Amino acid sequence: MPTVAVICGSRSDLPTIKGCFDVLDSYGISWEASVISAHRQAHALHAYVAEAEVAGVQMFIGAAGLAAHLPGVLASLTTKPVIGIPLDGGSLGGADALYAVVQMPPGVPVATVAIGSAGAKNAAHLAARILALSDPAVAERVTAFRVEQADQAGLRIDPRA
Ligand code: RP5
Repeated sequence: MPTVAVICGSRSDLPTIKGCFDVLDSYGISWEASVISAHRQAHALHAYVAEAEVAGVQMFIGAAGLAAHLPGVLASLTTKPVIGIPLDGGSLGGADALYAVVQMPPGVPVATVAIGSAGAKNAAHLAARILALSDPAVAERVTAFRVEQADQAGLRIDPRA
């Protein structure tokens, strides 16, 4: 079983969350992805989380659109950290999913990232930062990424050149 389990609510979510997989790969973090709908496959979701916990998954990432209960249900089923990605599939532009994912009751936290593909990437960056607390190899890659990102962001324009 991999370190991170990524679950989304529909096959239609996969293109939006591809960046999450790419970023996890860039940190060398093992992951597996499943499509399990909290609404359409509630029992399968319960069974999957129970199996994943026993197998040693350290963190869950849940992604869903519309009335996005998937990340919250994950948080209700595990004591591991859960990161939630609200997706923008519906007529409310993802605000519906954002509210559903972020507004968890006290004691059942979901670390909620931005709507859509930016959030999908940040879910993986956040997972890396959490795992870096206890994994020196991931910590090294997180630091390296920060340095590389800063290098690429800067720009110096020399009018004499
Ligand atoms: C949610 O409903 C899924 O996460 C998806 O974002 C949305 C629409 O699902 P489909 O109708 O495309 O399967 O549960």
